[in-house]
Amino acid sequence: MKRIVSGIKPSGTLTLGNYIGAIRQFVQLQQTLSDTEFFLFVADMHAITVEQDPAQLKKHIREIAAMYLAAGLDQDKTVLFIQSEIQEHVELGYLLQSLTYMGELERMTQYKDKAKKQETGITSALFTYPVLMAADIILYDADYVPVGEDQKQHLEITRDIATRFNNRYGSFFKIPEPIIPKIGARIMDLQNPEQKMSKSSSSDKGYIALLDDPKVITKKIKSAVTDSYGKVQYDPINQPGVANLLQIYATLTNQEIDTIVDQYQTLGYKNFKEDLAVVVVDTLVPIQKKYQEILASNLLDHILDQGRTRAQEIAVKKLTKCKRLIGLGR
Ligand code: AQP
Repeated sequence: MKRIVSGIKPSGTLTLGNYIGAIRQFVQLQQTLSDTEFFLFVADMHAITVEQDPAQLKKHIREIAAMYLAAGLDQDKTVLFIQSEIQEHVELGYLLQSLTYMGELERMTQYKDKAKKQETGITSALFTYPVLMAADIILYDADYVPVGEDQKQHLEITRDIATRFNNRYGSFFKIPEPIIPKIGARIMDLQNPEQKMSKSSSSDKGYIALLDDPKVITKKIKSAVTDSYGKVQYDPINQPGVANLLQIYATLTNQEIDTIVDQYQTLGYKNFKEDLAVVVVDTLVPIQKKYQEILASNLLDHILDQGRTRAQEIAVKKLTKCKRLIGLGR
């Protein structure tokens, strides 16, 4: 049996980027891979690497857990849990820090980007974030980790840390492989297509929240930044806005980008955007309905309790052995 591990941090409301780059991918993998179990978690310990309002954080934790299910994940194949409820993540994260070099962490693009935006109040937890992420993954001996393009570097450092541990203490951690979608791995901000669509973005105009009202979705797509070429064609360098919209269209309809370009190249941006808005609304409205049903039931807590028990079982055993190998304790 193979194991897939992945998480999403509750640092804001989920966006279409999270859906296309992560959640939708999990659902598709579940439908195509047999003999694979999915360990999916809400990465709340990662969210606090930047300041969070406690009430909002709680809300976003539930939102992500419910959204995993609403998007179509099969409960029978999924161990769904909250990261902070399994304390072994943090403990292993600390142990792995003793195998991680400052220089490696200083090279992390996401840290550099976030630190640049923040200027003051950069926490040491933001700096060591990739080490906790490594712990999240190798604690469960993940075979594969499906991620968007932005997390590729973090997965590489995970592999390096795990390999270093194995070289020092003997073969113990599985070295995980990334799964990165061919298209949709990096959905861009609608107002600034040079930047990744992010849930913690300062303006909500740049992202489509999975819980946005259909009218809001339509408005955001219609006002997405394009260019003066006026022709629908796939040219990420010169027409990044249109290229981004094409990626969204292609992933949500499972079509090739060329097919969509053929359909719209003589029709102009207005028609293209109107149809794209329909595609996005038609994708999200059923998920939103399911989401409300899940939140109104007590199913979510039941599933999260079960997930915690199963995850803990594995995590405790793995960490105990790990500490023994390092020589800690009596
Ligand atoms: N724009 C994106 N396009 C494709 N995939 C994306 N992911 C995030 N944004 C995009 C993927 O979603 C998963 C969960 O990400 P995360 O919440 O753990 O961290 P993140 O990548 O930092 O996401 P955000 O939305 O940008 O959060 P903030 O704003 O808080 O930093 C990952 O698999 C990620 O690749």
